[in-house]
Amino acid sequence: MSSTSSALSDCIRHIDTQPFDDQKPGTSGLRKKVTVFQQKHYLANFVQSIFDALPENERISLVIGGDGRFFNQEAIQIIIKIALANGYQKLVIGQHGYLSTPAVSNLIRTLNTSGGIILSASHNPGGPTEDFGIKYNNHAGSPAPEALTEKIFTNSKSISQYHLAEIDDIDLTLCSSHTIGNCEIIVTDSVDEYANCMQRCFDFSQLSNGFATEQLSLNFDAMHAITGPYAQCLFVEQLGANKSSLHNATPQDDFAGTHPDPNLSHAKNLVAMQNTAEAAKLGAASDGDGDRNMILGEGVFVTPSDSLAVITEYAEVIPQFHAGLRGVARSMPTSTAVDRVAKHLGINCYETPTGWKFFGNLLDEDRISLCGEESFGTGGNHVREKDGIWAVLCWLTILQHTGLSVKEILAKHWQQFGRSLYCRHDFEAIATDKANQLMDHLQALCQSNAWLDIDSSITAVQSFSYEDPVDHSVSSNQGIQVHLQGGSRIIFRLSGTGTSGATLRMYLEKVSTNSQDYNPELDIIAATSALAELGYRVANITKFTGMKEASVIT
Ligand code: G16
Repeated sequence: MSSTSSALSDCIRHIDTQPFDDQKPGTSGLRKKVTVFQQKHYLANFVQSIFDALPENERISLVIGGDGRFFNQEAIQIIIKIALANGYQKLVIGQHGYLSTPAVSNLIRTLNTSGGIILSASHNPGGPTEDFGIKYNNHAGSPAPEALTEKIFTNSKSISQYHLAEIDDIDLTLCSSHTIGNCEIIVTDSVDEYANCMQRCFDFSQLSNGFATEQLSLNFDAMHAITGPYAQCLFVEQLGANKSSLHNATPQDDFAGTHPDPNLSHAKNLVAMQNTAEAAKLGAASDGDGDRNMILGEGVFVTPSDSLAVITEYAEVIPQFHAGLRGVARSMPTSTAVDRVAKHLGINCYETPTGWKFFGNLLDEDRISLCGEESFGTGGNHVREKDGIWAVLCWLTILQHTGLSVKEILAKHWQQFGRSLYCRHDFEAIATDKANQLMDHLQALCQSNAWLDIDSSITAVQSFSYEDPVDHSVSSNQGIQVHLQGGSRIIFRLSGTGTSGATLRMYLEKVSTNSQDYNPELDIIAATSALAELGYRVANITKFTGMKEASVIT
């Protein structure tokens, strides 16, 4: 560790600026094109707006890190300088600026800092003309709740000045410690603390035995993104998985020109590998910032909703949950598969709006131990973010405990609980006014009985509103649910993470207790086509958007 010290007050500048009108955080922070963030004062304005939204006693210490995408390093240097000028006393930064999203959450909790800043646009592509993002996590390690993001947005609309310490850039290449004025700046290993956390959650000696005896094997695709170093440390060095288990494990600032989204469309090579003789017992991928995961078996894909339900079913074999689950939660559009397991276990299952921040209070209050979303996110009470590597360790533990294949685990699960046939149709790059008109049309349907004339299978059309059971804050207009006979659903909402135009998401869930639907090779798109056709009719998708088919189906 090296150490430098210099006076700070002489270097502080108060920079005049103008507000930008587009800094409203979405589902997960502010996401824009890199070129937008590169505008003069743009990032600085937003960072100052964050700090101005925090009470003084929450502006003491800060973790800073990102997924390494283009503009990560520059952004970190700007944030360091603004944090110094705003009186922060301790800054902890990942080496090379790298920290996965769950690793930031873990560091905040382990080091007990006031909060953290995460730089990522998640699964969106990176590079000079692609996407960048920033979000604030609170002292529990949880994404800022809506009340705080609203305050940040309000500040961003009236900001006239930000404060910045004019110092040399901090060298992020080596783990080091610097003292500048009253502030300690620590550049820390990106993986170590997170690896310690995983050691606390799982039985590493048992899992290594599984790899040594070939009971376990893995194909993990890091998608040229942040999880490469984490996977190398945990799966290869600590668990003894073969080095060839890792694919695309060197982080690149443009993700090698690919789309680091762990799903059937963007992790095609992994899917192909899992469909051949090279298949490992478990196939998995994670996204740009390491919070999402996709789970595959030999020749089988596990929907994120089913993954949550299966982890819930087997939770007690995971050391983290040996004492049993307090409860579980899923976002509203996530399938009801986990609800059926929760009912069987006699525990509560909460239904929240889309966005990991809505799980924060439930986890903090110990009402839930496990939660997940259809958008390839699963997480536990060890951090306050979804966690891709952790989900892989959950599945390895379940495979080892049961001695079954992924296919067999799913077959057994569906036999007992029925199956939610599930997929999501995304309609991308719609003009925002057209998308809003479509949602207005659906809102109007909720307020009338006009849906009675659309199809006799519809039992209700509702706009989803959530009252947080802990702080009683209310979040309205969180998507439209079309309830159908037998518990099936069609859901519509606009994405809050896109960076150009609007994306309409149509989620289809067909609940089946017909054993013919338990075939893992079933074509889900075909099996849910009647629901899709009804969805087009209910929302008048083609009329409002001009689109006859979805841009992507996952
Ligand atoms: C973020 C949020 C998730 C949300 C997902 C999709 O994930 O953390 O809670 O489910 O976006 O949101 P939307 O449907 O609004 O696009 P990530 O991985 O992008 O940070």
